[in-house]
Amino acid sequence: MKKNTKGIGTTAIHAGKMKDVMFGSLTTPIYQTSTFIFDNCAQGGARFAGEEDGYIYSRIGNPSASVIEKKVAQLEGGEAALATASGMGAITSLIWTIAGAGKHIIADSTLYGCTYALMSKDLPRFGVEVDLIDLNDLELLEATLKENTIAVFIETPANPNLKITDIKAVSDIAHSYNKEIQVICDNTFASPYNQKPFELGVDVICHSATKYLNGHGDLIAGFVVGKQSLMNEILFVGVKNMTGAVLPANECYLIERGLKTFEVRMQRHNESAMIIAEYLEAHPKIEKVYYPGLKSHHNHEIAVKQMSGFGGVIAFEVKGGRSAGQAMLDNLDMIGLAVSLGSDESLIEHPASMTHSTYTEEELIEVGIPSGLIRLSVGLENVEDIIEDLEVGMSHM
Ligand code: LCS
Repeated sequence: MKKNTKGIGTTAIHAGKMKDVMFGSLTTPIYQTSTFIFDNCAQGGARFAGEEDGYIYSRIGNPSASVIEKKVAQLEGGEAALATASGMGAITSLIWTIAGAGKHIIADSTLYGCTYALMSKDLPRFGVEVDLIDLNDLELLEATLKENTIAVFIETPANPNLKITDIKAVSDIAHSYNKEIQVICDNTFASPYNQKPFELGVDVICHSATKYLNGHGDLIAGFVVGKQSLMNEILFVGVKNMTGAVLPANECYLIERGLKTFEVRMQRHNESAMIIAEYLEAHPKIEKVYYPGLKSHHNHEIAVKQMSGFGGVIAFEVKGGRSAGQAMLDNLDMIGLAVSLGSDESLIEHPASMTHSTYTEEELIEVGIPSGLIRLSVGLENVEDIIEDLEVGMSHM
């Protein structure tokens, strides 16, 4: 593949664009079709045999998906990408393709709640061995790697407490043990605007495109990015036979549209979140702020080394704990009390009872998710209005 030398904004707008030879449409038409007509049997047979390029059936490819797959592959600096029906669709299609009974996966113990449930409960039901460990403990990682380890899964910054893991250190250790191990990074929180995991040694990137890649809170989608050969395998095994997690054409169109403003949105998310993190840290009613851009963050130096910006999600604890925090959340005017993140609208939630209720109370404490933790996704509103709303909420504590 030719190296992409264009900037992020240009890539998000122009990469993968298809020329509409029929009418010259500026935007990509929405290919709302389940299947594709063959000229004759020989052509249909050749497409199924992989001897001729062209579309067959929308579960195994659609032009609306191809355009955004090329864009996201180029944004991440990967060979190819696969669009999926959700972030969980991306993770499960990938894992089901490479895992099997008797295989071993290592993942960090701080993960998005459903990824945690997949790793801790659901994969083991099918004979996949999973060790959930603190990947900041590199000696523990070395000690946990074994002959049947096929993947190491990192989520950084992690949901919901913005835990940072050293991507390069983890990749180097895993690959020096066995270069066949797939180091996987969930890059949802950082987005390719702020973090380029391939440059730090990972093999596969996954995304919940529900978040920053789409950016408008109006759909559910995911991506896997990596080597073309692996993407083919995930398409023909994970997606085609196992999850069927296909992204519909309308969603593809909305993501293409959302990506046009990817760079300017991310600039604003980064800037506003930094201002709000500093404001919260200085606030007398706030106990602790978790944001990788703050010097007080447990792994600020690693964040500075591997990220070019720190994203739009902040976690914090208020003085007075869980009940005070819930009083604040119940009394906001503008910020939406909702799960999800990375959209134009600011959203706030309580991980222990919502996104991370898949963890037991003991597990939450063990992995550093306090019961009073609040997660704020800073949107694109004017920063002073977001702060004013936080003040309104805090006045009820
Ligand atoms: N990975 C991360 C880091 C996530 O935050 C999420 C969803 C997923 C994967 C799964 O993506 P989905 O299937 O929802 O597109 N995170 C959510 C959250 O924090 N609130 O609601 C969903």
